[in-house]
Amino acid sequence: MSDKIYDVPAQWAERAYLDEHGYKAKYEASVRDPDGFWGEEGKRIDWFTPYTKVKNTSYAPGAVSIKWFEDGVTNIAHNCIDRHLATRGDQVAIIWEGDDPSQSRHITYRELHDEVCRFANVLRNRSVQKGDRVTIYMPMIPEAAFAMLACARLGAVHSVVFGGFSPDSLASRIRDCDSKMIITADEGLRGGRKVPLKANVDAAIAKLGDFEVDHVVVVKRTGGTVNMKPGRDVWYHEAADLVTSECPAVPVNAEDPLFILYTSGSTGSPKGVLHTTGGYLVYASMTHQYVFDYHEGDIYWCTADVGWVTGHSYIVYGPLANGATTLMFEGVPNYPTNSRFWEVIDKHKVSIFYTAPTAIRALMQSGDGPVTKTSRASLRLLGSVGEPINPEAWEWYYRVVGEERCPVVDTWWQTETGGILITPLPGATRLKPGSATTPFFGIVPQIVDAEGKVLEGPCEGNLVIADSWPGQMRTVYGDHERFMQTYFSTYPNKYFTGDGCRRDADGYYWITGRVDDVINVSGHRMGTAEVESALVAHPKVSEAAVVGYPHDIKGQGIYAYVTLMAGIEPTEELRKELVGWVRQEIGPIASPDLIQFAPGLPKTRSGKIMRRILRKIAEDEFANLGDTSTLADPGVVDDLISHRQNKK
Ligand code: 6R9
Repeated sequence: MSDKIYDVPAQWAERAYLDEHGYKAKYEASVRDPDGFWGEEGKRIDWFTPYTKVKNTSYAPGAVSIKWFEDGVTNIAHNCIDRHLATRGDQVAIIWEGDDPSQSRHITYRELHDEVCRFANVLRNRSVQKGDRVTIYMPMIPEAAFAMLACARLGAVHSVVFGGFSPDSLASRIRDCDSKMIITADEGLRGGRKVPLKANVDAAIAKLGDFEVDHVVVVKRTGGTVNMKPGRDVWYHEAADLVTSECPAVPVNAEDPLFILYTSGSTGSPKGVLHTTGGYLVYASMTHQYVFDYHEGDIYWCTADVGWVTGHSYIVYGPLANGATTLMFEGVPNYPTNSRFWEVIDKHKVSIFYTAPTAIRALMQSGDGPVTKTSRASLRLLGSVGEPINPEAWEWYYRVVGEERCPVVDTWWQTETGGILITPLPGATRLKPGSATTPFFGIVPQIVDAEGKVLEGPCEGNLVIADSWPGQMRTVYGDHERFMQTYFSTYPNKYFTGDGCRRDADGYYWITGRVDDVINVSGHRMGTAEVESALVAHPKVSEAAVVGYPHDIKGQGIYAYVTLMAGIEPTEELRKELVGWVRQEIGPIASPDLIQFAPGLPKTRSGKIMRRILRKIAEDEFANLGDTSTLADPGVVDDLISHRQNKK
């Protein structure tokens, strides 16, 4: 814990929407009278039919139900595009920066309107209707945003699958939400390397067996050779030539679904997190405005991929709802050089920059030079998201990148929360490096102990949220029971985040990381169970247990204990084969960093693997293994310790 405090700079106190006092007053109003507060705030978007009801939510055991603005009618694409045309039709909506530094595009709100309408017409001609699920498996090109907005325009529900996921992962996501339409590109381009997206889609469809995908719309990105199946596959540019750039925005109810996004949990397969329309957009728009202190004229850049929730809420929906100019980056932080982020900031005069701790730590390793050779004069605010930021990385970001003039907003939230829940507001909050600080409007965080007792004052425990907010997920797609079980059963009447948290004497929140079997690798969530089931699917593997361990750049690395089938030799080659296997089964982000072959795993007499012990060994905390007396065979622990793999 760092005990440094940074005051709000004088120029910020002047220009920001709120100062410290303003934040406190508004926060108190928001939790005292949620109906009154959100009833007013809901007006920040256009409604075709205004709502008369605001909050109708219950966390009651067995009957969790979350509805906001439930009788309002609106459309997200209308709010992100059409309503801006009269005042900012010629303003740039999206700046696209290619992987290759010589490529960029500027798309105005009027152009965005035409592109999205065309895309929607292409989908409509292939019978996509309100409520249908559309899978989007795309690189970071503007067409990814057009496709999302085209779905929203039609009231269709998109499920964006990160382009780094394997055909297997893609197939299970297509099947889970019963999606008949897939939008993809020939290939993606990242760091000069091609990603075979269309070939992956073909492989995914081949795995689906009887499940039929009716249409695959393919955007041309690299011009690489791909197979096109007649009748099923169509080039987007050819289909778009045949349609007009007019397409009415379909009126949808506030509680109609907007998107599904699959995310890893501690057990089972990834869950389809479902977000709906009205509350989500109000919350994304409001947080984008206040957290980033977004003002007219800002150039805003969030470096996430649209395959993650951060890309949904803070590249596409929040910024566009606010009429902002949002930058979309196809590439990676270290290509062609380690100066790329800062060069892009100078090239496009970026004023607000939002990235992940893992990127900051990686860039920090190459020293200040690649940063200080650029100007960054346009920058005024820095943001961080995805995992706890260690104070050293925070200080470097603040001092070297932001030259001590840009506040750093460390924003804590989750796929499930739809938008930022705990965060500084740049004009209002004194900053402590490593702390996400204080709750956003309407958010009631509590810290509970293992028994669910609410702790007061400075304390440490599990983080729960006591009441609903408009951006909250509504259900797990197709499985409301699992939704209630996962988030509302551990601590009845509260939303359980899965994160551990400390609150200090100033009431600041410090997220300490996941308390469940989810690991956070470079800001990407990974369920240990998913990696384990990929490993045991290999014919030579008998058993596997996966835990996280501290990793200098990634935050956490993946440590896999593997027991082989009888008679199989543990070789270096097999180790490589297993890493490759997991990459193929799930995707490169799930690659184990370390694999330890173990003749046996520590189990209780009832056969439960004691992960606590495996975690301690992976963390190098041998002295601190705790009680091992309940183990069926305490001897395995010594063997595990003596063969511990060295950290990379
Ligand atoms: C937005 C996003 C959610 C998990 C979350 C927590 C971790 C995110 C954080 C943070 C500490 C922050 N997390 N932001 N931890 N400080 N500022 O990342 O969503 O991919 O669902 O991950 O990420 O552990 O529970 P998601």
